[in-house]
Amino acid sequence: MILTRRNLLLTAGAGLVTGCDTLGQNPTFREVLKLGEKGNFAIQRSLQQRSALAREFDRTQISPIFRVNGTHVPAGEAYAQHTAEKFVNWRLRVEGLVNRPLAVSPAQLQQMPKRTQITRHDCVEGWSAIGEWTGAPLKLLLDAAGLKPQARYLVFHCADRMGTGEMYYESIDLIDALHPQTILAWALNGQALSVGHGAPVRLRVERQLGYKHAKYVERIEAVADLTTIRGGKGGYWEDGSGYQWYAGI
Ligand SMILES: Nc1nc2c(c(=O)[nH]1)N[C@H]1C(S)=C(S)[C@@H](COP(=O)(O)O)O[C@H]1N2
Ligand SMILES: [Mo]
Repeated sequence: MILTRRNLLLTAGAGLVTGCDTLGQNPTFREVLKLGEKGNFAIQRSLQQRSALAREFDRTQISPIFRVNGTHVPAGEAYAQHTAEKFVNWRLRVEGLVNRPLAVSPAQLQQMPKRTQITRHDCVEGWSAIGEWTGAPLKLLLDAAGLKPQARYLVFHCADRMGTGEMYYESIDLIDALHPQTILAWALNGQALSVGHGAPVRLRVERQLGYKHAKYVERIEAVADLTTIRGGKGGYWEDGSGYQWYAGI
C-alpha cells in the first residue's frame, strides 16, 4: 500500500474516530460526560438567574399604599433617642472579615453615589407592593471596607427586638451582596425612609422575598460561615420558624 498524504489523514482520522467511539461506549466515561454537561448547564443557568435583574416598574405602577410589616417601631430608649435626634448619631457599622471597618452616618450614606429602582416587594404572608427605593449600592460600601478573602456572607444586625426577645437579623451571600440592585435604602417614593419602613437605613435585595430586606440596619458583619451566628440558620425567621434561608425568586 502506497501511503499518500490523503491516506494517512484518512487512517489517522479513522483511528481518532474509533478511539472516541470506544471511549464513548465506555459507560463510566459516558456518565462522566453527561454529568459534566448537566453540571455546567445547571451552574451556568443558576449564575445567570442569580445575577439577573429583578423587574423594574414605571412610576405609574407605584402602589398607593406600601404596607408596614413586622416591626413598626423598634422598642426602647436608644431608638427613641435616635428618632428624636433625626438619626444624626446613628452609625451603620461594617465589620467582621474586612480590612477597614467602617462607621457610616446616614448623611454620609446619602452623599454616596445612589441608585433608584422601582421594584415589587413580595411578602410570604401574601401581600406585595411596588415602591421606588433610593439608596447606596452595598457594593460601594464593601469596596470601601475591603472584604477579606475568607468572607462568604454578610449578616445584617437590626435594631429591633422581636416578640421572642431576640433582635431581628438576616444574611445574604456575596452574589446577592454585589448584585447591582442590592442597596442600603434611605428613601421610599422620594421621601426619607419612615420609621415603619426601617429608618434610617434598610436593605433592599430585590431578587429575594420580603423577610430578607432587613430594616433598621446597625451593623453589617462579613463572615465565613453562618452556622456560628445566632441560631445558625442565617436569620431570625430561619432560626425560629423554618423559613428558607435562600428566598430568591
Ligand atoms: N428589622 C426588621 N426587618 C424586617 C422585618 C422586621 O420585622 N424587622 N420584617 C421583614 C418582613 S417579613 C417584611 S415583609 C419586610 C416589610 O417591610 P416594610 O415594613 O417596609 O413593608 O421587612 C422585613 N424586614
Ligand atoms: Mo414578610
